Amino acid sequence: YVLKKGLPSFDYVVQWVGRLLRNTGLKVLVADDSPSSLEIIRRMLGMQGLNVQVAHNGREALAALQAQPDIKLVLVDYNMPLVDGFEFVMEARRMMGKERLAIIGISGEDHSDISARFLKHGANDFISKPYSFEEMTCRVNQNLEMLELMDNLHHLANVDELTGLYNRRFFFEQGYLRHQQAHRQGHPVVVAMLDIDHFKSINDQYGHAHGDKVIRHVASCLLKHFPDTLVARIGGEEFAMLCDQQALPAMRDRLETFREALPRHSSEDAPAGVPISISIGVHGGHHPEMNALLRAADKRLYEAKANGRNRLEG
Ligand code: GH3
Ligand code: MG
Ligand code: MG
Ligand code: MG
Repeated sequence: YVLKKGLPSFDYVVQWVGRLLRNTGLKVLVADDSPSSLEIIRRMLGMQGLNVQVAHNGREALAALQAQPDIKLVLVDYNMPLVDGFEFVMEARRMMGKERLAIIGISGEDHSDISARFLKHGANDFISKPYSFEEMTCRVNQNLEMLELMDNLHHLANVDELTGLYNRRFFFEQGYLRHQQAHRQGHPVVVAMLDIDHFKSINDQYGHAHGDKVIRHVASCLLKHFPDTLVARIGGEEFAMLCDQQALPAMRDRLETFREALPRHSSEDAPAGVPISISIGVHGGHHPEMNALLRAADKRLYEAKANGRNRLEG
């Protein structure tokens, strides 16, 4: 190889090592009924640092995907017993969209429409047998990179940069879905609105950077104490929560305990010597509309402020 093509460039080696490091441990699944073909791909992918799972037909592959939802990429043969490649792709796409799973169809058959049909059924790409190591590597890495890009975009779109909490957009989108599901199943939903008290004067007195630290501190305390709850930063120093696991009285007690203990909570960003408090409005029940719950909680928050702050209403 080296004699034919010369030494690989330094940049190429750096890129290759970087790819290897990022691939390490990523789970991929290979489904093929031919043991020799399966073994060739398994080795090629193993050399990429990937964690390779194998299946011998489409049905086994679907079972593997169900049992291991952390599989990122599937290479699937067209002609297999029980469930063939096309049937696998259709079924797999019902479980996982293209933002979570990449599928590459493979086939040794000489029908020109196989690749198009794979793509139409929902595959991302196609490789024909016999494989060249280079093409296999490029296509696998390309598809893994696309998933990474999508992950990054998803993160940018849904996560608040300052705190790492979900943002307003995600709260309303995900909250709506959770609320609908809970409502269908007859479970109550509790919504809370939280706002840091006199935050303007914290900014004025200690500076904006310190204000940011205070916001981060409250955010990480919320995350720590409400792991079962959708928590988001929906405005400057305002947070919203949605819980579909507990009814109003229990959630109210937890929030009240949290509020009362806030001066004693610690985090990496705990502000030394600066007293902070929060006001909370909470509401819950079996409303068909999430927005009705949010409006009610917001109204309670307004009352908590009007009634002197550092308190919960609801
Ligand atoms: P109240 O007790 O009534 O809530 O009083 P407050 O001062 O907290 O209320 P208000 O909502 O009027 O003030 C919020 C301030 O938060 C205004 C804005 O300058 C500041 N703020 C908004 N976003 C950020 C941010 O990301 N970082 C910092 N440091 N300040 C922010
Ligand atoms: Mg086959
Ligand atoms: Mg405030
Ligand atoms: Mg505010």
